[in-house]
Amino acid sequence: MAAAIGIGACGDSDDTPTSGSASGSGTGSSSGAGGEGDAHDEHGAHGSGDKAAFPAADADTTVDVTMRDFAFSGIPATVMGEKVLFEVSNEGPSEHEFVVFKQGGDDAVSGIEPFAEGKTENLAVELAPGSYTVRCLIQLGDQTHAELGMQTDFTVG
Ligand SMILES: [Cu+2]
Repeated sequence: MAAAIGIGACGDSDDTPTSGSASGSGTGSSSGAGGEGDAHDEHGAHGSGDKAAFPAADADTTVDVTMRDFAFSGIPATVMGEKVLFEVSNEGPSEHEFVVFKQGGDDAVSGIEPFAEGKTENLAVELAPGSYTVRCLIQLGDQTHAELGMQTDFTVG
């Protein structure tokens, strides 16, 4: 559980829009960093909107994903980037999360924290070309849901 909570806070320091620059040095280097991320949150009905990298309408690709015990379905082997909108439905019966990793890495690129059966959450994420893995790392006994099957690789072209 703790690992899942962390993704929102520190997953992608690259494009954190505001928090760092406001209080700091004032050396004038902040111009490039701001702008993009924080202006478009008006659609944030889902609660995941606050980490959207872009408005849903700007997505290059929309991927409909279904999560259930214990598999992801709907993720194609190749996804057109870079702006990818995942629409993730949890068909349960358990809570699941949707966390994107660079393949071979343990640092989350982005993700959706655990949410309940019957809900749909969106994740808007900019993914550079490369290989990625989606995992659900909720713990069940001494295994994660990923180890039980909730782990899927895909490539961004
Ligand atoms: Cu899960």
